[in-house]
Amino acid sequence: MSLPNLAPIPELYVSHESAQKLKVEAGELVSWDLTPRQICDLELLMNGGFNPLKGFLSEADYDGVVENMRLADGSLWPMPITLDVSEKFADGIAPGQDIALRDQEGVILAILSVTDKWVPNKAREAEKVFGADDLAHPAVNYLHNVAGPVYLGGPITGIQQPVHYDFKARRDTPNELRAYFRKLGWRKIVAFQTRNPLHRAHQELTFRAAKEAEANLLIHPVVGMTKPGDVDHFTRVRCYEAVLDKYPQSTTTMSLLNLAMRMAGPREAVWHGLIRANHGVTHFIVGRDHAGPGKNSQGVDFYGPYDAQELFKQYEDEIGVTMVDFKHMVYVQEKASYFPANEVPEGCTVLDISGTELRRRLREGLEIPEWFSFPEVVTELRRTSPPRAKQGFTVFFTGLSGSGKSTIANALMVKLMEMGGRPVTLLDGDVVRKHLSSELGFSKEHRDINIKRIGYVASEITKNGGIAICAPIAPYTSTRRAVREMIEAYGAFVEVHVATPIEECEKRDRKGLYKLAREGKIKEFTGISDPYEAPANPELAVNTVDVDVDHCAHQVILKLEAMGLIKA
Ligand code: PPS
Repeated sequence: MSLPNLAPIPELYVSHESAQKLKVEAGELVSWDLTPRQICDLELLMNGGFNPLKGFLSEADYDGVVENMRLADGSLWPMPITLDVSEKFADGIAPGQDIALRDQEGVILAILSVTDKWVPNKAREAEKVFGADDLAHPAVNYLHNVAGPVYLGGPITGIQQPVHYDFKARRDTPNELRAYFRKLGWRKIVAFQTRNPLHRAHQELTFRAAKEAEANLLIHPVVGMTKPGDVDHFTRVRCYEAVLDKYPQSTTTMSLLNLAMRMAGPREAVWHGLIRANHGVTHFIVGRDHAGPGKNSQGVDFYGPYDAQELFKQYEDEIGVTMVDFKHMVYVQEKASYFPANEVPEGCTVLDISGTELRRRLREGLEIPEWFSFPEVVTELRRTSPPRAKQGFTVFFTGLSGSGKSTIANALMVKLMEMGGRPVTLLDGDVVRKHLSSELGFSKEHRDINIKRIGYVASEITKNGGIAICAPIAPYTSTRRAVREMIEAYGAFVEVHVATPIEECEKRDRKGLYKLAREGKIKEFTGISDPYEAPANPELAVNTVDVDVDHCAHQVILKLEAMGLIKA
């Protein structure tokens, strides 16, 4: 392989003086408030990380990328980088128009000169890019349930980088990394992509990869958006810094990449390779199940364990980066060292701790052996993830009106308060509607806003170590899932379906609402004239017919105990 061309790559920023002028002019333009994912994408567009893209994809580029991983001009590009917006916003925009792109505080980061506006076929995008139109895939769920329905495309004029207040010294643009490699005279650089804390096996593997390729090592973790439920990037970076000391200083460096991952396995590996090429690296480690999203809704892995390596190999020349394939490293007890799984000496004992097992040990406060990880890393992880019995959590009741949610929730609250230890807050449907959502009605849009407000408050309570008990109807699966994701970032989400049949709820009709709904005097009434999507896999389902409230609340307590959230 030839020596790397470490000359600067094109960025989309204008000069400082022009930026000042443009910023004032852009104040007059219609503006779009970027979502967190769009901010990540925009940063890498502007700083050349997504070179050769010059902006958000046009419709022709998008079609090519979705169909065969190529832009309209034939260049390899596997991931649709699109600006999704709401229908309402799109209605006011016409091709030929410039719009200002703002961050979440309202700062103008760039101008998009809109050339294309279209309604994408999201099912096709899911099938082609992610391999299946299955909501168990986080990016497919994002596509259908978070991303707006209309895409805008066109070139970007960059005004300023998104501001980061954390780990500033560890963030580098592609050109800053290129300059660093040039300065140090590094000719071969192998990059390691990760969204997880580094344990000894990773250290061993990166070490070996660098040795094999006779290259310097770039630890290049993603700190933009990763898979819901991952260890937050603040904790991870503290862990990486602890591990960095274990590498020879002169051969290894670390830089943080503000990428929003899509977990697209094989396509994602090719994309990661192109992004790393832009950052000046020559080699890239592709592991087993690279950027894998886990299991689909049938419980089967979305991609084969080596699909990513195969696709990368196929496009290696065009990517311009050599693949170093990941050997799954395991600890061999008798040798007290790590070996690639396929090179373990015969008759030896192999020790391994999976990600799931590690999370269990953290959750339950169990031992994590030194052969597995560095004590500094374990300390950091324990600081962020105390045992479950000390973390906050949310119990989320869902069910029809009159199913008994509020009554069971109240009983549960009292039982938990009797146990003590953590503050308990009840967010009952009716109470929330009085205090938080008094202006809302019962359309799908309003119900979603209501549930997301409850989810937000519950996530803050969970984050701060308390117990939130929610008891709204919450009739829509996708909204409940969004709330789950919000909360699982901080603690457990325990969904309890109060599965009282509609006939029973109507028979009880404690508030007289079913009668009014039948007479058409209340519109959009759940179960009568509005849908209720029952949860497919709640943590617990309780039926209240012929069962007393105390027993139902007790079933929840038993579930919480079984999950390690409370101690008997
Ligand atoms: S939702 O769908 O989750 O936002 O509903 P929620 O906030 O839990 O509010 C439900 C309570 O509002 C009363 N109510 C109605 N429910 C359903 N559909 C319609 N159209 C409606 N109109 C008023 C009802 O008392 C619900 O309380 P619960 O405790 O569920 O009986």
